[in-house]
Amino acid sequence: MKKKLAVALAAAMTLSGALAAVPVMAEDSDLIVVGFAQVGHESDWRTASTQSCQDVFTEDNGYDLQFVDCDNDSATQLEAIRTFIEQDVDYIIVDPIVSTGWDEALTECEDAGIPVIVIDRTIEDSDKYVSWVGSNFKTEGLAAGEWLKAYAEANGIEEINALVIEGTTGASATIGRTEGFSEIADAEGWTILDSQDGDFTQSGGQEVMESYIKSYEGQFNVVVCQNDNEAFGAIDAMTAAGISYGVDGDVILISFDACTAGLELVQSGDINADFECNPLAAPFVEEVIQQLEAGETPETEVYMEEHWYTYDDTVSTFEVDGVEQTCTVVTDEIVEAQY
Ligand code: GYE
Repeated sequence: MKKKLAVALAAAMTLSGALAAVPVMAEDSDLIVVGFAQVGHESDWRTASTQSCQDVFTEDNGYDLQFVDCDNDSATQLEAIRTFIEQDVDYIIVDPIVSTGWDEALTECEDAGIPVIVIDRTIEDSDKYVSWVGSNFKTEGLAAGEWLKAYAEANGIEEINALVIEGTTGASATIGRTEGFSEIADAEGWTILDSQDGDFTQSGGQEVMESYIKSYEGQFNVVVCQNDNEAFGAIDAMTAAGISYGVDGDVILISFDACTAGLELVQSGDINADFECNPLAAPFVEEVIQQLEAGETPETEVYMEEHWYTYDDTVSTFEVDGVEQTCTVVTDEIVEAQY
């Protein structure tokens, strides 16, 4: 908006009397330019997050969205931020691939007077942004752990030997989910046989699961995938190896995200429980931008609402840090309404 406005003003000043030219320029100049440095396109969750932003930040809604898919590469993401600064965009939205290495780039944004809004994953080593909109990943991990504890109790399972397929190393979603689940595992004395990076992708989940099967076949009864796409890959690997999973199987399968395809697998009993992460954050980011436009001070943290989805009501409630949580049994209506 800033640059286009400057052009419009120049036109108004030099072409005195030619006011007809100005409204055309002015209409264009009304658009708020938003640069969005997205993580990449690694998962169903990510596709929905991108779509959410593209649905909200449209020209009809008054925005010019400059979208960069950073393909899960931190250097590309920093470069995208610097290009947005050169373009003098009005706002920068960033979903930080990793949680550190941000202070220099965000200081440059601050110096350029461009407000930064962080979406989804968090930044740990800089506070030079206006607001963050996303999920509490540690709570998601704690919920998975507490649910497993209750599920094991309900089914008389005394020993837990778990394999974890983590998300991208250094991503706050990975850090939080790992910390939360490990906290319960430690308290309960469960064995975590291994915990490796599957990069939040289906192929990553499959590769890690294939190598786990080689090393630990017959030794594990729980697999925790830190997103649904990894679970799809893990399912392929277990199926190929003749290992049964899900509600009727030998291996309890836990996942995160709860995208449509993930919930279909919960409904069919292939995934026992899926801890939702809500990617539809763009309307809340827009609210932050509108508040800034109006000279108001937005909330510094906005948490998305999420649910814990299960195949049946073997466990219907449990507590996380003393707060009661309710499990939602997946139905056709839920699958249909999901992202
Ligand atoms: O769980 C995963 C995606 O940052 C919460 O990134 C997000 C995670 C999500 O690739 O599917």
